[in-house]
Amino acid sequence: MTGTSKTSKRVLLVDLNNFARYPTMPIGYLARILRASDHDVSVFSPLSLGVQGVAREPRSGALTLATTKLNHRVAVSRYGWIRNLRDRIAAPRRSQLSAESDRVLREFGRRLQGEKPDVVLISSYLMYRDLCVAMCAAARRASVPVLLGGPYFAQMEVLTQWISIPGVTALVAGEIELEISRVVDTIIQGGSLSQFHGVFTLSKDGQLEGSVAPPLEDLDRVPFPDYSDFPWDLYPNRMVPVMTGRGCAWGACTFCSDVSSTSGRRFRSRSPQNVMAEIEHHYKENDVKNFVFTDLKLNGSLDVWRAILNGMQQVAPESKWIAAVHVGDDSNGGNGLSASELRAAAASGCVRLTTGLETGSQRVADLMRKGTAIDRTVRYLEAASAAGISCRCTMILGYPGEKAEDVAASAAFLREHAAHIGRISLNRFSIMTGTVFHRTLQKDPAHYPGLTQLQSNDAVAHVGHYYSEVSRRDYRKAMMGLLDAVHAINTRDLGSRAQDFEGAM
Ligand code: B12
Ligand code: SF4
Repeated sequence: MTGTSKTSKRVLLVDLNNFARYPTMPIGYLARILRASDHDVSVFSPLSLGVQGVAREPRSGALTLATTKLNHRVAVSRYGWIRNLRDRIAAPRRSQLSAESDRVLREFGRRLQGEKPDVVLISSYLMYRDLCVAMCAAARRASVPVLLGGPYFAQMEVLTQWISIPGVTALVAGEIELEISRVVDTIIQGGSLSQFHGVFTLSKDGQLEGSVAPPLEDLDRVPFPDYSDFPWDLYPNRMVPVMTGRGCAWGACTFCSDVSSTSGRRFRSRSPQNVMAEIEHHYKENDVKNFVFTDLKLNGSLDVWRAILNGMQQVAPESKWIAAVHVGDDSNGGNGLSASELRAAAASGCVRLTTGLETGSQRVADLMRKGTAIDRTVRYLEAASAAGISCRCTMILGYPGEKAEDVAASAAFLREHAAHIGRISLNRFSIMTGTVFHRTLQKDPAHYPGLTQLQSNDAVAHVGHYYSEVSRRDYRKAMMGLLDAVHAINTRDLGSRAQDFEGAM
């Protein structure tokens, strides 16, 4: 709490995004903007109690393969009650923040009593709903209004499930950071919030009022995030996230919930100058040499991509960075991923790139509208690894339409190109509310043959399902082969250059 006047309003910002490797971006933005307008801000990060969020991709050990195979069999069981039971058992294990919510809640209560904030702002992933409900109840008992926001409230079904949580004064669905000071002051004064796009309330008779704010256009107007409140000494190393643009320049993959999230709905880029100035700022102010670009596709704006390749070592000497890229086609000026550009990326400090491989079957990639050609991805992997960049690929198993031979093609792909792949993140296909896949399914349930047992849970933006193909003997056999191929890659050493980023992306 710095530089505030006696009359300034006290804002307690709660971070239920809590990721234990680097500070949380939306919290940093909100803190910076509120402080600039003389609000007295304090941040409650559960990590300050030692409580971490989701452990991300720990390195596979010798025993992991057997457990993974068993877990996978149970997760795709034909019996809904088995899948549900597994989910219930797995949920608290996935995140320390869920498992230790009592401790976090007690500390929140102490902060409420001690700091006596005029308003509480909570930023929450949907998975932390129970904790969020308990925090709102505590704030209500203390007569403190709560403004709730998070990365996945831009879908109406989802926000409708959260707005009615007792104690929530208003819910934010949109990138409203430039308005946040006025919104906060209006809440504290008990004024009407209907003037603000992106702020939802419930009227006395329970009617939903408000509208989802359109994507924020001029991103250069947003000041650089303030990460001074985070427990820096509890991170394994000093690393900051930087987002050079919001949304994805490809944006068409049917399964993708990043592009149905609040800030991902349409592609917009910051100017290269603004991005480079932020990198320099963190380098100097926060003494940071490790950067994670959290863009969905860092090569979305080639101007920004090339500015990083050419300028990173000038503004942040000896720094290292990682990012996600989309290996699209090379027409219209290329995708920034030629062999020479990948060498330039490595020279500028890039140690790791992640890309959506998703499948080794071109047919399934096309069903997903992935916009990638597998032979082009191979050339990318070869060139990136030759340049010394560790390549991480995400993959999806069980996409409706996928057959045993497609899974076998994925496994064969991994065996053939293992030398160029550092890590695989293999995810079971899941239907998220608001994705193209979900909207298509709503319009035409027959569009995806073999998909049954649909079970919507809008509060967590998830539709449970069963895909009958996965129970076929030949599919199961191919699936085990794929798990073997993934395991063989994920047990290897990452290589010293990328080591600092192990588990970060
Ligand atoms: C970078 C990123 C990560 C990073 C860092 C996450 C972190 N906690 O900091 C990494 C790679 C580690 C990660 C991991 C995971 N992530 Co993630 N991640 C993202 C990503 C790509 C960008 C997040 C971001 O920083 N956005 C930029 C900021 C500025 O946007 P924003 O968060 O929406 O915030 C804006 C507004 O929403 C609003 N806002 C937000 N909160 C609040 C609060 C208040 C009070 C107000 C007024 C406004 C406000 O203001 C902000 C500025 O406009 C998003 C997708 C996306 N495009 O958002 C997914 C996303 C947030 N992740 C998601 C998930 C599911 C996960 C994982 C659980 C995946 C997994 N199974 O491992 C893990 C869990 C991590 C954890 N909690 O420990 C989901 C969350 C959905 C949900 N259920 O809530 C998303 C939306 C992706 C998706 N569509 O599925 N993630
Ligand atoms: S390229 Fe990635 S971020 Fe973009 S739409 Fe596809 S999955 Fe989503």
